[in-house]
Amino acid sequence: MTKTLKLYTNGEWVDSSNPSMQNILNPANQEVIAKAPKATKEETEEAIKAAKDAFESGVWSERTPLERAEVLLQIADKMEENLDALIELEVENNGKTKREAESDATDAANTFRYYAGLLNNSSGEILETDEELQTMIVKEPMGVAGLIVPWNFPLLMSVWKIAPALAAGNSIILKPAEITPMTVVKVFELMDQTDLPKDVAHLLMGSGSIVGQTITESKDVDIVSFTGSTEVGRTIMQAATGNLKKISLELGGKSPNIIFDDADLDTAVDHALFGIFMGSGQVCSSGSRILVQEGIYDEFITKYAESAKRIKVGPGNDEASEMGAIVSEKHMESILNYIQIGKEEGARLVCGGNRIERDGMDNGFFIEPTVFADVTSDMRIVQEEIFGPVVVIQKFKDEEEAIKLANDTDFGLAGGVFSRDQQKAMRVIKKVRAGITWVNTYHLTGVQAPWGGYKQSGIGRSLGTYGLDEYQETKQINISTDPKPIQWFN
Ligand code: TAP
Repeated sequence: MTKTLKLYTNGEWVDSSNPSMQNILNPANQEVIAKAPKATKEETEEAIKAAKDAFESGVWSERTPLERAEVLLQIADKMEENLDALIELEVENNGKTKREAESDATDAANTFRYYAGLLNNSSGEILETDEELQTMIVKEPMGVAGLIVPWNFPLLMSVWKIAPALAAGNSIILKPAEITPMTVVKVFELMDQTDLPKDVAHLLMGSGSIVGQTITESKDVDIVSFTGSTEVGRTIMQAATGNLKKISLELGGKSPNIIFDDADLDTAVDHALFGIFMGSGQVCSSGSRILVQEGIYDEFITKYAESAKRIKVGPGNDEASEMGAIVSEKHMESILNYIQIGKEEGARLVCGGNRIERDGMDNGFFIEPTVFADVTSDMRIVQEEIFGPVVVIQKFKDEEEAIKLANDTDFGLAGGVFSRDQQKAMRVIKKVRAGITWVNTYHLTGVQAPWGGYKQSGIGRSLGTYGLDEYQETKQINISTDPKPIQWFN
């Protein structure tokens, strides 16, 4: 039977007063797996008010770091006990493969553990600022955190926000993407079974233009942490001006992966495949532009295309599938449109380019791993984020040209360099204007490292200590060591 989801607010699962519901689909076969409510503006405002009241009551915001850490560890335990359910829901709702969902679910539980660990080690600073003055630097929660999440990593992106926001002592309102609420509903069910005070965390399904906009414009929300497209990021920035709330934006990318003549070719081909086709290319940090030095250009393309054609595309719940479905029909159409644009722009289609409607994929949204070569920087498929299994390959002569092409983009999220010459690799990676970079590998990172972009790829950083800082205010407390009149006047 189709599950009917509810909003979670003040510790209760409630229906929306809005009779309209969102069908939640499995993108591998278009089956309706659930119906989700669409919260109204009024319901969003009520949840924000409840979150604010919870914050002001101190029920969570004034708990000690150790007490908050204990609750985060309870959430991590619950997630680990329910890992299989989380994996299954993520596969079913997002279309990704089991292997990908397993990695996301494990990372999500570890994110709660990591922030619990940071709390267990939390400390402030004392500065000797003046002869008779000591200055303490303390961190405090901000208030109500609005967390707006995209559909490509529904579980992991939610947890990247929930864990540090709660660790810092904030109340939270989370809005998932309308089409992918399943795993975050499960996370809230699990949080409900812990000692987290009931009115601290609220989950509102609904559209970006109603729920998202209301959160962003609210004067009672103190920080909006948004992950999504650069286009919506711009809207968020404008809407946040009412109370000058802090914004943290994790946005799109068009990341370069630079392969030099002296790279280990098999390693470079393998990582450059993983770099774009993991998550069916629906990954913000995807290496969607491969820059290859002229000496190995043709050989690289031949090997790369052979490997891309061998990728087994299929439903995520089939253990044999290496690349899953595209999240929705609308997004699939947008990717296919970009493939058409690439052909019209004169790029050479090396392989792929089509929707797959065979071998049990007839009703799903599947696209072949697609490789374009001989592209130039003025093409739209080189400049715009396609966010699908489509990669463009461009030729360069030397180090200088590689850096120039790599940085010829409005984005600055990620980038990679492949070379056996470590000094050259370091020289080049330091010049790539991006926040997340790799040398002789791609995509691998840890919860300890700051995640975020330069230029139009965002503002601020998730994860690591930087991720906790995003949700904290910093206060100086100046204490006189010898209280007496200052005698500035008279
Ligand atoms: P968006 O269309 O930007 O949507 C992201 C979220 O914002 C959704 O929950 C959406 O709600 C909501 N939203 C839409 N309009 C809004 C508004 N006016 N005010 C407030 N919220 C609004 O992105 P997407 O298509 O879900 O995700 C793909 C994009 O995310 C790509 O560009 C990708 O690069 C980026 N991304 C970046 C990162 C990092 S870490 N940099 C990670 C993952 C994804 P509804 O869709 O429900 O209406």
